[in-house]
Amino acid sequence: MSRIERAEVFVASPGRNFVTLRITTSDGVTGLGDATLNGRELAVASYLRDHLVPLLIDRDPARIEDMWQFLYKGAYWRRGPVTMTAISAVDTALWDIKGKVAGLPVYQLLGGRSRHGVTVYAHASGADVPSLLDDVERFLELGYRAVRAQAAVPEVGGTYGVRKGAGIYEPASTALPDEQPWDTDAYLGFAPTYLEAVRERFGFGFHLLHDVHHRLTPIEAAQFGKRVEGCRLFWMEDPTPAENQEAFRLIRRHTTTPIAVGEVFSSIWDVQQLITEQLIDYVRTTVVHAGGITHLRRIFDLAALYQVRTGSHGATDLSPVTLAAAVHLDTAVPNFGIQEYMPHAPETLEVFRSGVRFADGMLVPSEEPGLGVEYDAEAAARFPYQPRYLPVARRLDGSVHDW
Ligand code: GCO
Ligand code: MG
Repeated sequence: MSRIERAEVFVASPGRNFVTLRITTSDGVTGLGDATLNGRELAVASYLRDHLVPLLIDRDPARIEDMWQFLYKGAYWRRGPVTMTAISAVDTALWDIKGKVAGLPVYQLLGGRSRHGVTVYAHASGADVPSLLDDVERFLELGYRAVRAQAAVPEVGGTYGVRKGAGIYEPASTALPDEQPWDTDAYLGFAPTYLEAVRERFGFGFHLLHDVHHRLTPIEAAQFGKRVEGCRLFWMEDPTPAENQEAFRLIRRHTTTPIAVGEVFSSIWDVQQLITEQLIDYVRTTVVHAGGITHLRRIFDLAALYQVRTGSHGATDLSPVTLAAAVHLDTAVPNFGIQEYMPHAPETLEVFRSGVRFADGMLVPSEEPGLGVEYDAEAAARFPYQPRYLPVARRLDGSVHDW
């Protein structure tokens, strides 16, 4: 029997911070898992190094489901992003190993191809409406079939999702959290106008998305969804914080704008009511934060029963290992909806060499056995970890708001 011989945890900052797990078997096969939790990276690295790696040594790498149950139930303490991200990394690495041992790309192990490509959406943004429109145009010219639109609210410094300059959008950019102002009334007055401007200028021949980023109350979200119905959004994302899953009933009662939720959640129980009561249309849980390929498949299968489709989180703080795993899963599941895609920085792609390819607005997985990603630990060593935090939002009266 092959056994797990070594498990190494790498923390590096090639373009941004990533935590990566590499498992090596007694047969010399390696598997990769992403363990990045933006702003809390070292907690997951320690969870892996101090608590999970010792449990992995000498176990059978082929028993993926059993390992998942062992790590989840064996922790006793349930769920939570740190635990679930660490379990995800182990699970993903074991799928990578299984693919390499079988000589098959991971999507083949998941049942094979359901589609020839994975439709992705790009991130268009602007400091004002004209620059947002230019950005949308740029992505449409690059062949994207779906574009998310975000513009800075005039007079409000802290709008979510707006890129500074030509670089990559990176909200976790300061050594301590940047405290940014937020004004819901200004946003509610402004955001619908630029979504309308996008439709007016470019028409309806592509999917248009928008991320509210947990900034509204349920009734405000209902007003927003109703107001933008004419824009026929593919989805409004995270319209209100979803710890209280019931809150979405109120939004549903008032608007037919589709809803996507789930990027901050880590288990099937966090989205159970949202799915089984059909309170959302797209579930955005990801490989890295929701228990790896094994658990995400379980969430997607539950979603399929209720005609909820997938829409996995894919921002640049998810490493190319997560993106590759997501594209394998997206290729295989029947209820795929859309995949978020933000190309990684050149330094990131120097360290993670990935076989995922973009063409015609879609991603296709590598045909290499496993996930099709290689990690260059030597190159990574040139990019030491840097403390970086996501911003915190404060309302105009100084009180903390959801960022
Ligand atoms: C998205 C997300 C991200 C998050 C980021 C936090 O829809 O892509 O909202 O941009 O803010 O992943 O780390
Ligand atoms: Mg989001």
